[in-house]
Amino acid sequence: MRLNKDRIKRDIIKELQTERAINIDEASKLDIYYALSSLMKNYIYENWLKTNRQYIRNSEKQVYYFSMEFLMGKLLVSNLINIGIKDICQEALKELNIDLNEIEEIEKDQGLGNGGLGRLAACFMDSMASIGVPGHGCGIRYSYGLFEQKIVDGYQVEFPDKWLQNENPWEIKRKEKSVKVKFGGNVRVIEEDGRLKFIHENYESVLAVPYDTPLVGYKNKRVNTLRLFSAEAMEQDFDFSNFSRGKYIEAFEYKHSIESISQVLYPDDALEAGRNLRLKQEYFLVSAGIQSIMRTFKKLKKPIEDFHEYIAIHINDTHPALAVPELMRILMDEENLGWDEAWNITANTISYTNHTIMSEALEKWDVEMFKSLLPRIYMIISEINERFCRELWNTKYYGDFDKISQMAIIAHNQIRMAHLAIVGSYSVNGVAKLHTELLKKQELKDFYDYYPYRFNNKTNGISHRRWLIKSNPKLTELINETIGRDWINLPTKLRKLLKYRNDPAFQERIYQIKQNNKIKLSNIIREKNGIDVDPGSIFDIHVKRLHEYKRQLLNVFHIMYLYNSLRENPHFDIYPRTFIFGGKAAPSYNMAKQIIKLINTLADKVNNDSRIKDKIKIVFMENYGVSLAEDIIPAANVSQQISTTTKEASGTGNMKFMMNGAITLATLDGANIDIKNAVGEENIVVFGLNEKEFLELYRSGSYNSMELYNNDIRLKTILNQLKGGFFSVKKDELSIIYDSLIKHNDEFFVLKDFDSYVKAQKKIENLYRNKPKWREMSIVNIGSSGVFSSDRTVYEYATGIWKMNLHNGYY
Ligand code: NBG
Repeated sequence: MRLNKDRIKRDIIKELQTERAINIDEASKLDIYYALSSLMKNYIYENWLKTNRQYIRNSEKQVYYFSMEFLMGKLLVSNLINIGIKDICQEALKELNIDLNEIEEIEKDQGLGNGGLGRLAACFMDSMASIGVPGHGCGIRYSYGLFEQKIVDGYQVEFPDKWLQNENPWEIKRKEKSVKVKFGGNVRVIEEDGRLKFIHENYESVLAVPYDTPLVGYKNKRVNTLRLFSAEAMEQDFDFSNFSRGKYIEAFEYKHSIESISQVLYPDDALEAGRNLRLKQEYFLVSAGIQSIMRTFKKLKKPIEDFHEYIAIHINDTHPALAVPELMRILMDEENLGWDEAWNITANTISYTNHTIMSEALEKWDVEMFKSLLPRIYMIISEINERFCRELWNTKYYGDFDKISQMAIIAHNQIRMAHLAIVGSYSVNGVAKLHTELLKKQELKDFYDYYPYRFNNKTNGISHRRWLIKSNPKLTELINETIGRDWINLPTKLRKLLKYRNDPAFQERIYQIKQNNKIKLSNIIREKNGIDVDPGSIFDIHVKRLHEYKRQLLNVFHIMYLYNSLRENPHFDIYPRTFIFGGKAAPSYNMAKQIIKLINTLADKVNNDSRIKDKIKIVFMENYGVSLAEDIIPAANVSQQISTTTKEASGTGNMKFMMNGAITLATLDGANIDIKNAVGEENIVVFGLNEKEFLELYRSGSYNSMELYNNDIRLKTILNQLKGGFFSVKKDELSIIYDSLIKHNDEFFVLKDFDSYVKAQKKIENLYRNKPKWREMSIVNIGSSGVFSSDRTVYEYATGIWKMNLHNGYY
């Protein structure tokens, strides 16, 4: 289909009339949004069909990315970009007096994820379609995504995210492709033809109804599929029988309890949820997903023994690790394979990514609860465990009970999901070099010793289409003008920009673009927060989930130090700064919520203190998510990536910021290290303990935060301010922060790194004053960011893990 401006104008008008029964001059923004998305669907569907047909015809290997989270954000504009019609569409709309940005505002973010892990899945979807990997997402269609955060009196308050309140135009419900997922009941074992058969009976069935969303590749006519399942009660269980027995209310209660499975996303980022409903969700996802893959596989008419030649299943963290026993169940109980054959297929189909070494996030399930919810799956896990332990005993660890119980999948009445994922897959990867090394050396050392070839690293990446082309159109234009457009298909070509690092004219344009983005963000801040910020100040930004290891507190303490210094000495010399925060705290994470309160309390005090003459402004932007990030990141001068070293597996925000020309203020943690290696030491500001120093101090147990408190007057003042009446909050309200740092010895080394952080911040300031230097650094960051495109990451997964032949010449 050929599209041009006039055709688009005509089609929009027609679409409004025929589908929405309204004329363009009366149409609301919502009408226009639906009309526009519906027009695009014509184009997308044609290629979607073709892509699917081609996949089947050529029997191409397919990869299914299983994830409990997909943080897709808005789809309208990113689809326009990938189809390649954003510009003409924008012009067409303009001629109809419509602003595309305003239409985009109407769309609700698809926020079915918490943070980095969910957004990574979304970036991977974009990259798979764009570099030509036959890959699909498999997840849950939560009726409510991550909660909406409001700040009331400085506190976080959670509201439901009603993202489906208006119809979602991108999805197609495919009721006819629903599958049944079974919970509870018991398993009867019988012998038939000399073989044991496992009959699952008295179970409760839940219908998993797929909703498919097209994933549009960048100008390549390829369209993959994101399949999200929604839980529905089986009609025969729900209405007829119960209605006829007069159990009207009970019937609805039953329906409600079934639907609760796909009702709401667990809001815990890097924390374990550990609830019965969560386990239900996890099994619901893998069972529905694998059954639906089985159907597709059957269309190929290939022998089941070759399943893994055609299908790869990747599990995003351990949440979908039940894919291992579920695939075993289907192969044995439904396809009638024996254990060894089924195991060979399973362990050659599944691969696993680990996303954290934080023990709080390691999933474990209580055996009793598990058994009663998933009796057949439990039997299979037990068998996997027994065989694995026996193998350990017979091969490497004869007589070593301790080692075997440390490595077992089931021990101390718990099922360890990470162990299950490792034993049942052929590849285990970390998400940045340091993280993978830590897995090998520490967290998963036993498994690395046993399966050294399984372990590999795949450094995370981000979609440069969303995080540069979409979110920073002016910078994109300048790049295209300067080095051409090759970099869009091969982002490492951004390196060509390095030639211009010292070119004053280019530097000036980079500066102007940043300035404009800062002005835009200032307007948003004025509108949302009612705070005037100066676009001439340094925009110093810390946005990510609230977590102690991410150390928002360290940032706050530095601000308190600056503020105290200014109050003491009005001539204390600082370059004006705007500190911008954003991020949600898990609703059950008290400490994180107190940190939000502290930031807001400090903001009130500082922003309204005329003595400091607007040298510092603090803004907490509520409800941080994908769309807000797209406004914030292009406006950043400084990117705060200051986690306690070893704790942040990778980080992906860090990559987004550098790609938009911000300078990273970093600890040597996660992918910050890779960023440092890419830009060179002079183009990043690093501080704090490194991995080795941290681990030594941590292991020796000799760290004593009280000493720092006693010896550093800056820290003493700040910490006392948390306890005393300095802030107008309820008495003792902020003392839990004080206690965690002093009484509980500062687990995340905030005080330990404080001095080094203050110096690094001073260095940032001096660099910023040196305009040509700062602009050069900014250009080097943009020019070096290509390797952090998720196109590179996905290419490495596809060739290194999924063993796919990519025949489109990428790389
Ligand atoms: C997060 C890590 C981040 C990492 C993302 C994506 C979890 C469990 N892990 O550092 O904390 O960037 O995963 O890999 O959410």
